[in-house]
Amino acid sequence: MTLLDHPRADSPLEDAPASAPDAPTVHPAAVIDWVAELAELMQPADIHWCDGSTRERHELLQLLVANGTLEQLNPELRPYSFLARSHEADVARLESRTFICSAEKIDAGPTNNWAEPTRMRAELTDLMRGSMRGRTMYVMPFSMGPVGSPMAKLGVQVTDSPYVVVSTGSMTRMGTAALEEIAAGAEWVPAIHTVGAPLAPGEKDVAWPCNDTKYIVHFPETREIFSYGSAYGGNAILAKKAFALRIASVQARDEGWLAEHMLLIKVTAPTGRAYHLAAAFPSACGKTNLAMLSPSIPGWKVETIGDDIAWLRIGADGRLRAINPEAGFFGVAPGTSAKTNPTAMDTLWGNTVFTNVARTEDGDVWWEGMTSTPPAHLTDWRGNAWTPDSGVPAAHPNSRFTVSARQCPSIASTWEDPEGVVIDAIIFGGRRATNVPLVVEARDWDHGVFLGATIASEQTAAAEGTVGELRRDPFAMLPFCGYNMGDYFAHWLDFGRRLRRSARVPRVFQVNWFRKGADGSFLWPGFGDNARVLQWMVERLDGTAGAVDSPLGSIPTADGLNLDGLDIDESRLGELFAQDREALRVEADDIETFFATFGDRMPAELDRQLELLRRRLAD
Ligand code: GTP
Ligand code: SPV
Ligand code: MN
Repeated sequence: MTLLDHPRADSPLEDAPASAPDAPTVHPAAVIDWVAELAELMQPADIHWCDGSTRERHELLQLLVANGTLEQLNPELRPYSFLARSHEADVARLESRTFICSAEKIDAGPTNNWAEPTRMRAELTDLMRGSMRGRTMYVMPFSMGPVGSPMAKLGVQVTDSPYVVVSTGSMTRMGTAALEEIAAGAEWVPAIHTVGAPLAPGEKDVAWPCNDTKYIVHFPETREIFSYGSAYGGNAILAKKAFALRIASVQARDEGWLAEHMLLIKVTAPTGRAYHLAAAFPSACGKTNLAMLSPSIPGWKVETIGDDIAWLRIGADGRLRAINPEAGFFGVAPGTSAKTNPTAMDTLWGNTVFTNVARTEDGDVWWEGMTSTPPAHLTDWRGNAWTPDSGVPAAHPNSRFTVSARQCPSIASTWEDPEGVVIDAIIFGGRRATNVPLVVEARDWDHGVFLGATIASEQTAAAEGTVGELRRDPFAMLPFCGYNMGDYFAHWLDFGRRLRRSARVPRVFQVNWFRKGADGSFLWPGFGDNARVLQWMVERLDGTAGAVDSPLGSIPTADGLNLDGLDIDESRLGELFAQDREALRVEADDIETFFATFGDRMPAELDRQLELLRRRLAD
C-alpha cells in the first residue's frame, strides 16, 4: 500500500506483542500499516498510541509544561488548568490555506479553494518527508459521537503536537474505545497532522512549534485529511472542522443526512414541556453563548447538548434527530463573563486549557469583557507586561478555552443519547448591524432553506481576514462545506422533501442579536434575554404566540414577545424589527449576485424564493 492509498476498514486483525509499552490493546491492521508507512515518511523519533486515559493526559500536560508550551495556572484559583501562548502568526483558522481537493474543481464549488488532487498529494508528501524528525508521533483514534452510537463516526489522527493530543482528548472520545470500534470493522477517516518543525539532533525546541507554510487539505472523495504547519484550533484538531464538518458534510450528502455548524439545546417551558432546537451561527457569533444560556425570564430552562457542531438525520421513527459529535468546548474567551455567560464561567472552574488569554499577577486568567474594569497589571497573550494603557488587547480576540463538556453545569442528561434528540426547530443567524430583524419565522421549509442560504455576517477574529467585513456565510458553513455549496442547498431542499413524508417538519427561524442603533450600540441586550426570543419560538410551535406577516417572514405581534422586566423603549424595539424596503432591495440584488456564482448548480427553488422576496418587497 502506498502512503496515500485510502486504508481499508475491513482488514483482518493482526496480533502484536502485548508487552510493547505503547502498543494498543487491539490491533486493526489497516491502522497499523498506515501508521508504519507514515512513520517511514515523516521519520518521528518515537510513536505513541494514545489510550485516552487520565494518566496519559497528565503525563502530556507535564511534558507540555516542561517544553514551555503550557504554563500551569495557580492551582488555588484555577485547579489543574494551563495557559498556552501560541506563535503570533498561528492564532486562528486559515481559510486561505484550506483546500478541498475533489477530482473536479466544480465539485468543490466557488466558495472553496480547490487544488488538483494529484499535485497536492505530491506537494504534501514532499512537505511531510522527515517533518516529524526529533518528535513523537502520537496516534489518536477517536469517535465523533458517543462510542457505538449509530450516528457516530470514527477517525484516526496522527500528530506531532502533544498540545493537539491534549486538545483532542477534551474535544472527542479519544483512545482505546474508539480503536476497538475500528478493530471491530467500523469505517474510519485518516487524518495526518504535523506542525512541520522537525528537530535536528540536540536542537532546542520552541514553546509553540509551527511552520510559516500552512496547509489544511481535504480529499472529499477518499475521505482524507492533511494538515501542515499550524497547531491552532480548527487547523489542527482535525476531528472538529476538518472531519465533523468538511468530510462529514460529504458523507452526509452521500448518505442522506446533515453535518452542520450548529449548537443544540433543550428548552423547557414553565409548563414542563421540553423542546430541542438547533442553531447555526457563523464563527464567534454566539453559538456557545446560546448553548449555555441562563434565561432572564422566570420558569424557563435551557440545557446544553452541543455548542458548535450537530449531525442530523431522519431517525427510524421518521423524526429529525441530532447528536453533538463532540465531547468538549473550544470556546471564545473574550466577552465571556459572569454576567454574559455564567454557565461557561462555572464550566471553566478547573481542568481547562486556555490559549492566548492574558494572565493575572496571581496566576489566573483574564480576557476583555471578563470584568468591567481590567486588572491594573497583566501578562498579555504575547507574554508582555500589560496595563490598561497599553493600547492593545490583553487577550487575543480569538483566544479560547478547551474544556470537557462533562464539566458544564447545564449539560442535558440526554447529551450522549446514542439515538440523538428530536429536533423541533432550526435557527439561522448572523452578526448584522443593519437590515436583519431580531427574529423572523420562515413560511415553510423551502423558505427556511432560503434564509439559511442567504445568511450574511460581519467577519470575526475566528479566521484571518478583516474583522467587521460583511460576507455571505450560507448556513454558517462557508468555511466548512466540503463540496459545492449549490449542491449543498439542493441537499437541504431534498432533505425537506424527505422530512415532509415523515411525522413532522421542524419550523425554521432566523435571528440577529447584533443589530445596532444609530448610536452604534447593540439594540438588543442579548445573552440571557435571548430566552425571550426562544419563548416566542416554542410558543409558535405550540400555536399560542401571535405573528404577523412581513416581507422577510413572520414576526411577533406587538404583544408577541415577552418583554416583562426588560427595560427597552418602544423606538428601539421598532428599530429591531424595521424592514427598510430600499435597503432590502439592495440586499436582494446582492443575493442574486451571490446565487449566480453557483451557475447551474444553483437549485431553481432558491431563485424562486428570491423572486418571491422581491415581490413582497415591491408590494
Ligand atoms: P465559534 O466557537 O467561533 O464557532 O463561536 P460561537 O458561535 O460559539 O460564538 P460565542 O458564543 O463564543 O460568542 C462569540 C462572541 O459573541 C463572544 O464575545 C460573545 O460574548 C458574543 N455574544 C454571544 N452572544 C451574544 C449576544 O446575544 N449579544 C451580544 N452583543 N454578543 C454576544
Ligand atoms: C470556529 O471558528 O467556528 C470555531 C473555532 O469553532 S475552530 O475550531 O478554530 O474552527
Ligand atoms: Mn465554530
